Amino acid sequence: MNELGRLEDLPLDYRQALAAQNLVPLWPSLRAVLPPGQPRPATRATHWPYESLRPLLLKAGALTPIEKAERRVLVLANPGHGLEKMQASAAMYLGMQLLLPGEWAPAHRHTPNAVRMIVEGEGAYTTVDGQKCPMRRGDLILTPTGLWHEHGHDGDQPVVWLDVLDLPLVHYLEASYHVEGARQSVEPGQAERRYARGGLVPTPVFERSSTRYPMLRYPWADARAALLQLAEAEPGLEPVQITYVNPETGAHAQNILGFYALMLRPGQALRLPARSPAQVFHLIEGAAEVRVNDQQFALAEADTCCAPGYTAVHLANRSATAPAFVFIADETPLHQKLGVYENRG
Ligand code: 1HN
Repeated sequence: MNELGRLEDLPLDYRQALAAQNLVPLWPSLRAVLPPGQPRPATRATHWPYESLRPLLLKAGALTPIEKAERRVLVLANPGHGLEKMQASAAMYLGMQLLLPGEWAPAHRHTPNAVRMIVEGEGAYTTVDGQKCPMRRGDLILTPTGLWHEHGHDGDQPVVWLDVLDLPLVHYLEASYHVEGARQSVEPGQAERRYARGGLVPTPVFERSSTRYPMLRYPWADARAALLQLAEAEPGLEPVQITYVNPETGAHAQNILGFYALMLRPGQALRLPARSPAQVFHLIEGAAEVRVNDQQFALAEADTCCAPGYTAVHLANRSATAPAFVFIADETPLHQKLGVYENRG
């Protein structure tokens, strides 16, 4: 490929004249913004073991009262982007949040979309758009853009969850902001029961209350049962995966990030194709191995790791007797909407 001229090849006075007029020559930077063949992601395959993160998160509970934190979170930052950027990939933010018994994280709403994947503890709840959502291990709870949300805890043990947000993207778009609010009044809601049977959508005869987010809580008990039933229906070694969707439209549950649960059968190994979106893997249950290029992570329960896009990922169940359940978040809806989605096999 043709070597392009460098910035240093240009006379200093010319470079200064350009800068003085807010002008930049393209050719010295052209290969950096359009590398040959495939992107060079800053996102690095990174593993955050829960066992070593947990004591530091609990210590944050002792060091910083909730009133001084609003949200008590340790961010899972990708070193490839620089820790201060607080991003796991180009579009994904990850954080582990701690709420102690009796604490309350006040209501606000913001433009980035969030989801919570509950990691441990009983008795906490989040109220989203007036719907009180109990938080139990493995549940996925949506906090879509613009909806009021607050967290409370009536139990007696610490509760921890994984937050996944599209904050890096929305911030990059200069569209990220929040608004503080008053405590929400709770309205009764049974969304997860209304949509409990696939293919059957409740159809009010007289009036349809249209909401863009008909289901906010996806209980793990339902997702786990669905995976086990799928595995039984496909007795071979077909991979078993579900997508968290909007039950009214069948589209991804949120606009920007995609969410999935994958079951690895006992002893199963799987190669996920090289696709353009970056991915996050969080182990809900079992023991798994994740290999990305020359890096290999042994995931224990509640561990989280990420992989850049355009890279095949090898997953394996480390147990020969028990299934492993993996929660996956990725940038697929975003890439598809932008028309940059690729599957390179
Ligand atoms: C947020 O609102 C929450 O509501 C958690 O629990 C993490 C990270 C960045 C921006 C907003 C929450 C967040 C956040």
